[in-house]
Amino acid sequence: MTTTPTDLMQPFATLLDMNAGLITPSGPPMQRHLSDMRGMYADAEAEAALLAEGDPLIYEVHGVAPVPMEVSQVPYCTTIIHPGRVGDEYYMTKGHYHAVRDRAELYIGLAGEGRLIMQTVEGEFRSLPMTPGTLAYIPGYWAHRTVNVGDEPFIFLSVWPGDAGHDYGTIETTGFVKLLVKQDGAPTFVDNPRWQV
Ligand code: M6P
Ligand code: ZN
Repeated sequence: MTTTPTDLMQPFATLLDMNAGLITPSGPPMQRHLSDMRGMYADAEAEAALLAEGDPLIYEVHGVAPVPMEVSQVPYCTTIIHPGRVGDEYYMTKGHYHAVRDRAELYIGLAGEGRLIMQTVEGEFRSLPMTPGTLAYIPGYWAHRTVNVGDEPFIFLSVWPGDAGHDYGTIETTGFVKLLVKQDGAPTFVDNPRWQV
């Protein structure tokens, strides 16, 4: 029989405000402004104009659970993507692969309307709509980015294996296969001119 470790971790609970996406208690949020994502939006002129006007806050990550980043743990956090666009392109997260490539992740929609876009290194592309209640499952090997296509904050909860890690490298240089832009008033996918396998 397996015995209980002597340095046994204690159970704990935090409180999630499902509308606001805030977790209590938690430390300060990680905030990403446009200047933290330079070059990731396609319209360089629109990016420069927004940076000159005051560098908008694009998204925030709240309440990463205070657990060791080990495979036996399931850290969680919320992400709040504010509404807005850089040119025609909707506000979005940077997006990442997991450093340990086969690690999966679960996204749970809480508020607002978004899209979860995913791709493999070979350029296979998938998109899932996310609204409150959506349980979106991201298997290993799929890079993932979330995009706010609505007029309110798009908020979701994430849960992942603690050793997954983040690998932004290839996303920062080439981005995703497709861009999500507002065209004729609706979210529309267009090819990313910078994408190359
Ligand atoms: C989700 C999770 C986090 C991630 C965050 C922001 O909450 O996937 O691990 O950090 O989104 O996404 P990114 O790290 O790609 O900017
Ligand atoms: Zn992830």
